[in-house]
Amino acid sequence: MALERTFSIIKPDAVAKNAIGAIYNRFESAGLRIVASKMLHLSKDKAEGFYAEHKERPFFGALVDFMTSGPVMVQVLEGENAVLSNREIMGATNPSDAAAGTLRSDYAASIDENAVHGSDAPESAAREIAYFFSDEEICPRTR
Ligand code: RTP
Ligand code: MG
Repeated sequence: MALERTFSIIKPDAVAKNAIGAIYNRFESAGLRIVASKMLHLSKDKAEGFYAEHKERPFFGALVDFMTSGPVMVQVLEGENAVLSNREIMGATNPSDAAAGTLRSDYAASIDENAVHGSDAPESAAREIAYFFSDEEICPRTR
């Protein structure tokens, strides 16, 4: 299977728990490579744009407030079947439904503060990567 890329966010709750390294270890242990990475404190505009597909949903305001409540880590993960692989590592949106050993089972407190984001399809991955990273910021492995 061809290499695929996905976009990932370690959300403010997991950054506050000092879990960046532990979460990166999960990605790497599963065979995903971090090919771009940076820490950001999202503006309201940037968070609203990122979650624009949810803007009519009742939780939208709370979601934007949460995503701007502290710094996040954003990264591009590369590997075979990266989109689905990362969704499996993350677990279900609601941590009470998330399988044991997934990131949301281990680090999320609630559906509102659920530790990580991962693209849900290759098309959204491409859009989300371009929303946060320029081509020069992405560093495919040369060895
Ligand atoms: P994400 O986009 O953050 O990776 O999460 P997801 O695909 O698993 O879930 P999605 O449906 O895209 O929802 C985006 C985020 O909105 C919050 N949410 N709250 N209270 C609610 O019913 C509700 N539903 C969704 C979650 O924080 C979810 O991650
Ligand atoms: Mg989503």
